[in-house]
Amino acid sequence: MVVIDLTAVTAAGFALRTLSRADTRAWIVLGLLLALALLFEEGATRTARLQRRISGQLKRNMDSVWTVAAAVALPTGHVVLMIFAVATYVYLRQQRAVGHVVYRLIYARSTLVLGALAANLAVDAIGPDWNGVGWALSGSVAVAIAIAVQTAINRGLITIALAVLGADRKALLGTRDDNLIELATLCLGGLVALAALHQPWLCVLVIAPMITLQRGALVRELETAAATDPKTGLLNAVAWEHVANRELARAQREKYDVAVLIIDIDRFKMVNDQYGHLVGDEVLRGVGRVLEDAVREYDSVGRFGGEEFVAVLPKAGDADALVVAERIRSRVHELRIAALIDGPAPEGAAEHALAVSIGVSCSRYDGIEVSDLLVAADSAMYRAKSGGRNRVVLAARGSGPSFAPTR
Ligand code: GH3
Ligand code: MG
Ligand code: MG
Repeated sequence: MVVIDLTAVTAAGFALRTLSRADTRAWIVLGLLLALALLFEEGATRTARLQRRISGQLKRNMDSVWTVAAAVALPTGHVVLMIFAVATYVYLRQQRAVGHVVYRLIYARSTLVLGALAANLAVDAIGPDWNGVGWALSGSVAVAIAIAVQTAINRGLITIALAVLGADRKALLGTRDDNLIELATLCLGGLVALAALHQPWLCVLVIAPMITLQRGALVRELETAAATDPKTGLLNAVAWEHVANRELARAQREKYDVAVLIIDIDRFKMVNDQYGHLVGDEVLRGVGRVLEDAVREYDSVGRFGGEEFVAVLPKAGDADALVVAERIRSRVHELRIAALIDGPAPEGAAEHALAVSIGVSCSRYDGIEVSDLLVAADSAMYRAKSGGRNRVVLAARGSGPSFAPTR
């Protein structure tokens, strides 16, 4: 990372030496782009803050609109000034308050500088005829190549750094939505570049689409937040029920079994009483992680409330469901409270084994509505409790109110 930073500083130093040779027009376009960048950042501050509150992180910003435009339409030194000015502004206005890791910020900007300067060099090398009339291609090709070069270098260097820092695959590739927004940002950058070359004042037209794009991204994050249990990151009860309904409907159409598990932590009140609620919360998170790891990829786990979790297992009959449930039970029982908490463990935590009682129901015998399966799994779970806890119990069939044969 230090090598990349130093390379970027050196390249920027060389680039800035071209400033004295620039004409007035370049300064005016730079001033205009900067003014628009700041105008957008001001307008977007509230959305960005909201976004941060929802997702808990500062999202990828939309600076690349300006970076691409500058790389294509401005001389080298001005590209560096543009990136530096926007970065400083964003830092003072937003990032400073979040307490970012400084070396990461610097690295991100270094990759931006290197990407933009390479894109700028590529455009110079192509030497497009910007005034070419009709269907002359060189200008369009230059813009496309500038976008490609900048993205490849910027993303490439960031991906390498993330990989070195041990980020997981999801963080490396980004979500589909994040990538779409990045693509849209780059496209807008290309159009702003052309406007900057031909009709600079028309660059103003990009502000409204940018703000709309950013708000669009917010909607998706709100959807995710509304479906997530904030404590464990699992689905919340409403979202889980939604998924379970969908799975059961599909199972009806395609004729396969669906199992439902209710998982209740044993003597959880004791954990709270003995170690405090904060430790209790860590235990909830830890058990949540175990659940996610222990189920199959296409199963969905939710937090039903308190210390109760639920899972829906498509294409699982009794036998499959019991295997998954038993895997959950044994893995939770291997957990120790001390291993789940940051910092010094309270006395006794190192030996304290956790346990869950699990009730299992299946659509083949217990009903095809989510509510039926939950009722059956719940009474099985209570039998697990009364049978001594730390065990898996299958719903009772053939007697009692939960019996509801479907096929
Ligand atoms: P059992 O083995 O019978 O299930 O006993 P239990 O103590 O687990 O069951 P009970 O329902 O009596 O207690 C559940 C406790 O879970 C009570 C409540 O304070 C605690 N709890 C519920 N939600 C949370 C939470 O979000 N965080 C923490 N720390 N505790 C919670
Ligand atoms: Mg309990
Ligand atoms: Mg309970």
